[in-house]
Amino acid sequence: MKNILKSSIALLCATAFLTSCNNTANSNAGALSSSAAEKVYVAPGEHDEFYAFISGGFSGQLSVYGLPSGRLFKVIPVFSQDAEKAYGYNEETKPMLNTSHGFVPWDDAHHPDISQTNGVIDGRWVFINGNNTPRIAKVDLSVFETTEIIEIPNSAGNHSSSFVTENSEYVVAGTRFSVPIPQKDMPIKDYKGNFKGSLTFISVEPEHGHMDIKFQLIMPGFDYDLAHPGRGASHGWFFFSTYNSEEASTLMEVNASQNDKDFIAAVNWKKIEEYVNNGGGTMMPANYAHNVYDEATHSATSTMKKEVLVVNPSEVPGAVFLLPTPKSPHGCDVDPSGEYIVGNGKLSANLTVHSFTKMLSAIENKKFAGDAYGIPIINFEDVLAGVVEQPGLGPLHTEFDGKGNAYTTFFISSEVVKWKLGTWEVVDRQPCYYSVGHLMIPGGNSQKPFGKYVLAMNKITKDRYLPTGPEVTQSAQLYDISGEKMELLLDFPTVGEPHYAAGCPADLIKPRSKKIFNLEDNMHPYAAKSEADTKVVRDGNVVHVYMTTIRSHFSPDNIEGIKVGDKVYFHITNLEQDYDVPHGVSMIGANTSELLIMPGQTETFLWEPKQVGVWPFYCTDFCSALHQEMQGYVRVSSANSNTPLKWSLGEDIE
Ligand code: RUQ
Ligand code: CUA
Repeated sequence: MKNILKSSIALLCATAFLTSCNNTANSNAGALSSSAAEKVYVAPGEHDEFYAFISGGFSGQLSVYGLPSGRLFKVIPVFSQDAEKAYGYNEETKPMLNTSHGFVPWDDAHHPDISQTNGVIDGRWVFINGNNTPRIAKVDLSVFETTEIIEIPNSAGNHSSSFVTENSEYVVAGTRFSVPIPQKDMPIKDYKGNFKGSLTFISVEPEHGHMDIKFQLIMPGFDYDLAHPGRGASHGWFFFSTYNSEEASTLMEVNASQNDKDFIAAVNWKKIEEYVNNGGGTMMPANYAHNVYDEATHSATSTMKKEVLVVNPSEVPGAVFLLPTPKSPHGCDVDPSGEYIVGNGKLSANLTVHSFTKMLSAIENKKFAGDAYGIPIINFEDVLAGVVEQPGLGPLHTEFDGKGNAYTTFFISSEVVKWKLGTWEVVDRQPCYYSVGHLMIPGGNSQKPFGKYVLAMNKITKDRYLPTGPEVTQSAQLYDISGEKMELLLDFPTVGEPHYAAGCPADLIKPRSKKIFNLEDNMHPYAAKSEADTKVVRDGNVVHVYMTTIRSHFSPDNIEGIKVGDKVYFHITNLEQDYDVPHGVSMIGANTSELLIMPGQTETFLWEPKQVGVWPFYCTDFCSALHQEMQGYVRVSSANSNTPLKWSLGEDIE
């Protein structure tokens, strides 16, 4: 047994890729048929049919692609500073990256999920998790910007996140690493029984999407890996895969692989919601940041929250159950009907599918195999819907096409396998190049997947692209799944390491996409809404420059009377009211990025001049024929000089 275990672990850990021995249909691996090329060809000037929001992994960003073309449109900064857009560099967005650990300008982003209404994606927001310093972000799809980030207390390695329920009632955030709750100084060897895992339910206010932690469920000290919500009949439930039910803390590759089965935790969140709405749960001291960007002031604020409502499963009998699932399951995926819960056991030869209906009757009959820390464990046989026999090696994730088929990725055998729900038979398999992780069907996490394409995201590409030194790109591969057999259409490189992705019909998002910010609505405290309002104001050694941009000049463009040691805040308002006319600004020696200011917006950067002289600034975005003329000067005098403060445009300073 141990040897089998060891060899399967070795297999899992091997970075070597295999081209599956089952792979007979390899004829399209080299040259794609011309019909495949036609299927991904989006003529110049034409639009793609779908948006794909692909996680940027350790880049901490979310990238926006078109499908089927695979064209990259935008990288949306989320958890990481981005000099291109000044996110996390300008004064307005720095608070977005505030946490209880201070300013954290990076994270590891994994699983985007689109908001839903009545079980169908609605294209309003994308949520995405930061793994490392646990956070959930919300991206507003009218502006394609991160507008809210909430830190998750009592969590570590926020991985089973950020999945939304059918009406976006909740976004969940499950902890990957169990930790002492509350955190304290204690021996690591005392992990077992003392460390706990939190599952956090973040409510989403229906109109504006404002997030708030509703409650945290304090669970046994397992590792909570992935999750998906119930839907249809199982709406009101949430399912989380776990590994390390051994509660080991060292040499995890062996010690967390001892048990024949780990669990999928089934959580009746409706029941717990009712419990907390009736005053249940305990307020626990906590410290976490809640950062909100306000479109009216074009500025973010960060608030430190001081308590969180925690619930122990034993307080709410009948709310939490454990479904035994072989062996160290990774993905935990629910089919569009809500009946089937697929556990992708990384070390298991077979794919395990649980039945929601069977789970309910086992619960009703109180037939349990035992319990873990008071949480009832349902008999494996009593909850099992079926098994997909030997579909491949190292299953990770499953998506659904809404036509009764499921698609599972296999990391070790490097393939996507299509199988039928209910009969559990494998109907097709296609190789991935190579070592596929997640896959995505637009609308895949909903009642209505758009079963036209599946996108597989690969960890390793080796020989697939031109070499770029020791690090080569990760990639995505697009398959047509409209027929019985999958057809590989395209592969394209991705930003960072993609994990999950979320896809959405373009028509859901396009009509709502904002073109400009109205200048009249600009409530930024330092906005200058016309050139007449521009000025320079000194307050001790702090100087505020109220500046404007319009094609093709800054106002003012000459400033004198700045001194070495001053803190100069440049507040720039872009007066343009035309689509797609941002201006940029950059100042020599500024210890921050340029700004890129959208029409009607105000942004601020700080400059602390260290040397006397006359220093230029300029527009960084090629905005007009006279973009190169869009420049200005600041005269910096010594700290004790008497140079008067003056500013001007179009005249010489006297
Ligand atoms: S996890 S494959 Cu977050 Cu599977 Cu990426
Ligand atoms: Cu404004 Cu270039």
